[in-house]
Amino acid sequence: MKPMDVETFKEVYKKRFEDVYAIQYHMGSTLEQFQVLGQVLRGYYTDYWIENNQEKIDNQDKQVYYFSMEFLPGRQLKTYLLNLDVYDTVKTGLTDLGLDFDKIVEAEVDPALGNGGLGRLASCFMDSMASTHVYGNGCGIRYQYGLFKQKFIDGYQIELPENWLRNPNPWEVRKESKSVIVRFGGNVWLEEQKDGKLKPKYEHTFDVLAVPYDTPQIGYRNGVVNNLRLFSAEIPYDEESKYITSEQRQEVNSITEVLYPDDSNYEGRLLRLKQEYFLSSAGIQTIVRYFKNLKLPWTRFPEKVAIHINDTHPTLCIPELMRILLDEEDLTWEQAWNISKKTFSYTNHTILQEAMERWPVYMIESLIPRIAQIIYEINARHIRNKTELYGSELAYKTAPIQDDQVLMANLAIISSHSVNGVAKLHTEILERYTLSDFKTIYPFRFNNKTNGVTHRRWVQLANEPLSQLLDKTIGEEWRFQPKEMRLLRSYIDDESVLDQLQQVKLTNKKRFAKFVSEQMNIEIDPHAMFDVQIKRLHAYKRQLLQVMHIIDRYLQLRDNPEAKLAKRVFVFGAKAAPSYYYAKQIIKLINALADLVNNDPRINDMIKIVFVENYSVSLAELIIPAADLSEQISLAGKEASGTSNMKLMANGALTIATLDGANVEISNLVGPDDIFLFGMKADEVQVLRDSHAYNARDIYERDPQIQRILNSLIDGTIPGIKSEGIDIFNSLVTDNDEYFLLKDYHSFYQAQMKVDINYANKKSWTQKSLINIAQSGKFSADYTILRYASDIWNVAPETEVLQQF
Ligand code: 9GP
Repeated sequence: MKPMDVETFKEVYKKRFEDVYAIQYHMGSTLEQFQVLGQVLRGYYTDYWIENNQEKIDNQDKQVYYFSMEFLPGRQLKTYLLNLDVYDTVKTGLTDLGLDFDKIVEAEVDPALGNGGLGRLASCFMDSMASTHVYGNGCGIRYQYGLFKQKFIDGYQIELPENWLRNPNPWEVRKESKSVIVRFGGNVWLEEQKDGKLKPKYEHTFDVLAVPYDTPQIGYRNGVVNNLRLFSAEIPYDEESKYITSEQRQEVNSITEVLYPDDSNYEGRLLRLKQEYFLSSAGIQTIVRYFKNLKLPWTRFPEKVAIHINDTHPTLCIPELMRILLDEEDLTWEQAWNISKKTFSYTNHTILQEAMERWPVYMIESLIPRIAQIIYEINARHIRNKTELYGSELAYKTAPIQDDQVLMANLAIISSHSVNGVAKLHTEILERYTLSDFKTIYPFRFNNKTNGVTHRRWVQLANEPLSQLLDKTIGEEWRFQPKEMRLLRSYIDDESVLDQLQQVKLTNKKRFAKFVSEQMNIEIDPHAMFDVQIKRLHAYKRQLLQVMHIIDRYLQLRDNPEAKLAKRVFVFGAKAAPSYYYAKQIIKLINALADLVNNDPRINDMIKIVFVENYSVSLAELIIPAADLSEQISLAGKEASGTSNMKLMANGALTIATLDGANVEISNLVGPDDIFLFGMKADEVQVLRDSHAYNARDIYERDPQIQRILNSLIDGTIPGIKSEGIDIFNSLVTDNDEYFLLKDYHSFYQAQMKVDINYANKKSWTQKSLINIAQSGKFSADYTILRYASDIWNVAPETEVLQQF
């Protein structure tokens, strides 16, 4: 990398500041100071970016295109500094200039362009692709408004718009000249050409300009710069006069105005479908244009391009590529289909039925008529071919069109060469149950790719004290090779390392306690156990199970303040989809419980509840290093993987978990003594559900502990709640507790008691924490990406790079 010394940096920074703002740098606001730093850095990395782009074209390297409706990058500044290897230079330079580095970092907006795990995974993958020399391009949408800003008013979630683009974004580059037109609606018919071929003709279409904005994705100290391309919808210039009414203009703008605020429950909304086609068409057109510049025959397309579909949302990429190959490039159906199948791969991220996308055929027909025709053809050919081979029942069950709906997962599976789940258990469930019919037809198409997280963001940057301790103890190799964190294991009996590890945790807990005191006006004791559950609010994730546990402890302490229970701070971070009423009721319940518990002198501050508002990547970076206990308590079989479990583990939190998603793999890595497992296993849940024998009311009536907890929801014990208490009570007792909280409660409670006992022994707790950190390197997204690269995308980096890993 180019050298940058402190003095040169300071000079460049000062000069740039004056040029831009016409004042001296120390007179500027932190936002201005950040903006200038952004520009200085841009000046530093653009050479690499240009070089990299050129090299990829010259060498005709195979490119991966990762299509995702969500990216959740978090603040970029520190990542750029770290990966460009100028972190210390810039920090020292700014400090020398009398500026506050941390404040400047915080001045950057945290773009909420995703809902949760899915979008964050996409961003971890972008960082890992660049860092492992995989030439990957992200393709997404530049939503003008990110996920709503959450506020609590009287304990209720209120959603406010998140205008993340209010200030200029120093990292993005508008590439107007690379814009493409995306066509919606109108009429389409096939007209015979002179040569007898049929070509589609369009009339009255609604054309939208897709303008790309590129953001560099810089590899870790390796000179690689990849690209994240986000498209924005605009009115085509030469059509300005056509879109005269404000409704028409609004129709265009609305396409990329807001992120659809739900990560698991997609209703048939026209706007969402428009977004999906907009991304698919813009992205595919861009790829086709790139490939055509290579001047190679179409048969070589899959050699140069791999397109990955992140969840079903960008599945329309498939018929869009078919459309271009058939209609614009004159390939036959068979040629186009072969190319397409070799190019596409698809990741499934959920088995929740309500999250499986389906679109009414009539909607697709009226919005994108030519795409509808292509999907009909894919459907007809699938039924015809598979009926011959497997009989009509299987053919129809796996067809993309059923009951006048297009099933996006079916379309993605039959049209891709690879389908993967995101944790071993999840893939097993897909193969055995959810997608078993497909497994019969395509036995070799399925594979597992357990998720991963980037340790650069989640350890190196979020937890500097831990990183320094690791450097001192095991050397710096882990920064390049997170697996090497395993070396820490040999310090399990080293009193000094254990002491230092405790100090690291305490430092991070104090940092979070300060934030909580300043921002929320709640005083928490850094010596208490920090018990953390941070994820979207969803019934299957069972935040309510933790609430039951807190109520239980509260009632015990109220009766007997001397009860032998560990002092705990319960931390929650969670947004609920605006239309998800039940989840919002749980938010209100947690806030009401917090009001009660945090202010009840009878329990001697033995419990505090901290529900942070507007949970985000930046807040996660503050909370995760401070966590002692990681709550991963979803109903077994429901959480595809989870990734906060990996981040918390890497920061030394112990996990209390059901055997769900990647918890299974965490458990296998650390062993039974260093994780607290409880609850039914996935197959037990299945058996119980199938037996129809579950009777939640019966448990409630016979079990005094559970009865007491649940009664507190309806007898005025928690004064802040109104109808919420009754509704939640009914969901458990009257509506038979869909997520088996009552069934799992005792096992959960026992595990929590075991946690208390273990926490009392500081040394052994720290040893367990050390084992968790040491084993976490295996969950580096770098390794996950290398597995995608070699098994799915066929773009394994050069052997030297591979050897490093
Ligand atoms: O719910 C899954 C979560 O378990 C997983 O960690 C994440 C990344 O693979 O994807 C989530 N799925 C979705 O958000 C929607 O499919």
